[in-house]
Amino acid sequence: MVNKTIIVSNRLPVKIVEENGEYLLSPSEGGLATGLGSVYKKGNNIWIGWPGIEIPLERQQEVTEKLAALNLIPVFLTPDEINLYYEGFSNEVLWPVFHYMVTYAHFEQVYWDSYQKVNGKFKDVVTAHLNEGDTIWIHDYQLLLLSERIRNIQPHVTIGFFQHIPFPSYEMFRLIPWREELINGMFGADLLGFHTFDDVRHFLSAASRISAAKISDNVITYKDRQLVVEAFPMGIDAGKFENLVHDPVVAEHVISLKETMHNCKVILTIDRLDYSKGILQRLQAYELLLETHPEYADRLSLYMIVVPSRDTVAQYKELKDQIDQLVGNINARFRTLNWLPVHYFYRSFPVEFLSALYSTADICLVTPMRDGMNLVSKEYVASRTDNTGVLILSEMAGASKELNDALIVNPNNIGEVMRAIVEGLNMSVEEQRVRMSVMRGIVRKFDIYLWVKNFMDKLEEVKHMQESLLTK
Ligand code: GDG
Repeated sequence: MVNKTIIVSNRLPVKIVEENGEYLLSPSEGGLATGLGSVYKKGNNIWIGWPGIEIPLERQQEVTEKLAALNLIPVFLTPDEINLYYEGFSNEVLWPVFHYMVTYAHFEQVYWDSYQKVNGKFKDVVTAHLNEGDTIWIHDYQLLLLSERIRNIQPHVTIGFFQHIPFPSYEMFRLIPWREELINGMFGADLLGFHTFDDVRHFLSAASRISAAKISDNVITYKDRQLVVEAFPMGIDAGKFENLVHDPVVAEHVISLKETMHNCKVILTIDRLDYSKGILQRLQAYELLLETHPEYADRLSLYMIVVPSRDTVAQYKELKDQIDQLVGNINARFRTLNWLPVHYFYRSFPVEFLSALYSTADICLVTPMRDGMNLVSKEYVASRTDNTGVLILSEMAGASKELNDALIVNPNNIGEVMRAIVEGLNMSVEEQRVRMSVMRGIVRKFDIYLWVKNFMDKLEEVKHMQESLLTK
């Protein structure tokens, strides 16, 4: 039997929708799905996760078979589990605390109970598919307890864990009532990966204060076993975004976008609906620009895509209403018969259309309040094959550690964001080329394939280190 890699994440990299009683599969839009999509299909690897909707018991077999053809293994969740483990603990405890928005957090015991139970459910499915010699790669904050659960049954198994969102400072993390159990759960892995060195630092600091583990540099000794914590800044499939620019479908979209936008400069923003993405603050900066620089009226438009996400959670619904209102106000206040200041879409688009937007936009405005990495900023850079364009990037996004040649801003400073837009609009083509070519070099070199390789190589190295320590 050839060894395989088992990828595990909360969501499978497909969405299942029901149409006329039939279940149809379509690709997911999340950063993780986009990033690992082109990797897991290799060899006999499998991906285990929740299909994204409730599937009634009598139809689970049918769905399992459809997914099996794609090397995907479902973990079915009940409505209660979706509500308590996913919307509750994952999105109303971990997400807000890890993004420094603790006022959005609800520390409910029932959420925690369900989180533990569902991590156990994932453990059952993983161990049912696990053979000796397999490698498990667990992803993200919904499954912080899974490594330990699996290790309790299979003490020698190889487990990597990667967290896609920030790890907060100890002062934030300590607020969670179940902080110790969460840290111990993560200790079940052999290698813990984060996007940035700051996340690593925060994790090690929390681990040293909360647990009884011994920590030396980035090596943790816990229950006589050693694990390593390291930064692996995630990349994108840069080649794919470069090639898309030459796709005839993309070229057609570019032509029609240019017609629609007349002679306006285009500022592009693309995010999932989320309060961590700074969408409202960004709109405020744009409004301030229109207010204080009337000379730009008719000459520039904000093209804003907000992808629907978690809109059953109350805070997200509220955010959507606030965005709708602010966009409405800006357009009502500044629009003319022939000019719309904000082109706003609450939907997702095919990747060819995103590529056309990346190629057309004079500025890409990426201003999250907190973001583990932010792949949109890297996709914009990769799509700028002529090296023009300006990236404005929040210093709170992991990507800002690599893309130093962007105009880096503090997203809370509305005036600073506004001034960066003005600077971007007036930047000479020569300066754009210098900055963009450096960033393109980085995005191209440190792509998703190198990211996977670096993580897997390190995991193997950690296993060797553990074995050599055992034989000493
Ligand atoms: C999490 C972390 C971290 C967006 N709209 C459409 C669409 N997208 C794709 C983008 C991009 C992805 O979704 C979004 O990735 P981000 O990284 O920007 O954000 P999250 O979804 O919050 O991802 C984040 C990431 O995990 C990876 O570790 O960077 O910090 O929060 O790839 O292109 N794709 C399509 N249509 C759309 O309308 N097809």
